[in-house]
Amino acid sequence: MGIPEKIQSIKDEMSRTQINKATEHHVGLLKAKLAKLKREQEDVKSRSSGSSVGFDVKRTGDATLVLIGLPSVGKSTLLNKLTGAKSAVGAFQFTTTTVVPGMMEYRGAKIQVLDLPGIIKGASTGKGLGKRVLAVAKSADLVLIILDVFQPYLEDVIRTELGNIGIRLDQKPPNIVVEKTGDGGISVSQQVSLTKMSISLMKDILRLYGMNNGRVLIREDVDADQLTDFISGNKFYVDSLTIMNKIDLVNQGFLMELQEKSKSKFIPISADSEINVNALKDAIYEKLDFIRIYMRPKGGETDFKEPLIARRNSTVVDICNKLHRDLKKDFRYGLVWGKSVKFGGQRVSINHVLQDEDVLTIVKAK
Ligand SMILES: Nc1nc2c(ncn2[C@@H]2O[C@H](COP(=O)(O)OP(=O)(O)OP(=O)(O)O)[C@@H](O)[C@H]2O)c(=O)[nH]1
Ligand SMILES: [Mg+2]
Repeated sequence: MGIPEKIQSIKDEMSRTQINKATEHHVGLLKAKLAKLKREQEDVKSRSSGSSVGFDVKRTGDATLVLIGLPSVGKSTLLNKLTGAKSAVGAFQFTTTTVVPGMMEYRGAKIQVLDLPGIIKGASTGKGLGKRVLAVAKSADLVLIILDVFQPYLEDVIRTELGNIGIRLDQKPPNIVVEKTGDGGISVSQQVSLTKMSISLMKDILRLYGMNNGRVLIREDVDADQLTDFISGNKFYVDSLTIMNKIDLVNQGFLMELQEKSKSKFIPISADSEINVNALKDAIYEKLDFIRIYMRPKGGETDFKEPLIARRNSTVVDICNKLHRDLKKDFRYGLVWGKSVKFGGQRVSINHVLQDEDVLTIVKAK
């Protein structure tokens, strides 16, 4: 049996099996098997076509945000309104055929926005430019899912396509540690108890991925899907916001009904008529969770006027990289005043994690 046939036979079996307490283990393992086969199929495909590489675009700015949506939902119109770029807008589908970057400057942050061609159902399996479009989202800090008021249900299509290529929206990587050992079977230690999957299912999934001996440390109540994600690797954890565009075409009642029916909360806008575009900018800024770092030259005055903008959990090395390419090499130590240290002027290493409004001095080797 080839991979496609194996996939089909598992799908058939899953649809035949009722899900209940007695079959839970069996179904869980089938799902993990399916994920593994899909991954293998993916590997074969990308070896033969090399098509999973995204469009090449240089990342600049403090964060990168990508616009993902079906054709003609208004991605390019929105890029132009957010950044002043001039991406072509057209009343026909597939106007945009490559990645078009713009820079949105907002509250001191520089946010790179990437406009992309529209994707359609099946994009992740190589329809049109789809795979290359989706691949750009893997390394984004934030994905904006853009919907048209008249086709709101297509949100599922986009989420599925992103999921198929390994993008996990609004999730954190599972907090578990897995370590292979030479022998001794699989031993498990739990800091929290597992309620969504049994230990025996967990072990079976690990064995499916070739781990017969090892140590597992459970720090979070993960389910079988999360464990499969973790063990199969190659997953991308990206935040998202959902935007409902073209609200200039409908009335308030229509919108309220839409929000009630919709699974996820969306931000209603009109890119073309510029309704709510500033509220969207605020939402983007908040979601990216920036911190401000005030630089203080050695022996000098702190610059409180123009903070450096960084993502939360940035370290001193991230700040060095923003300032100058070579600074990391010359770094001796840092001095920090603020929330991330116990006392003002504390000496820190290059891996020290900074917090919002910290003051930082970088001391270089002579
Ligand atoms: N009424 C209305 N029309 C809009 C709005 N935003 C975009 N449009 C129109 O929708 C059509 C498609 O807009 P684009 O910005 O080219 O859409 P796109 O998503 O970039 O399309 P592709 O590049 O083909 O994927 C154009 O005719 C726009 O003028 C809006 O907020 N309201
Ligand atoms: Mg476009």
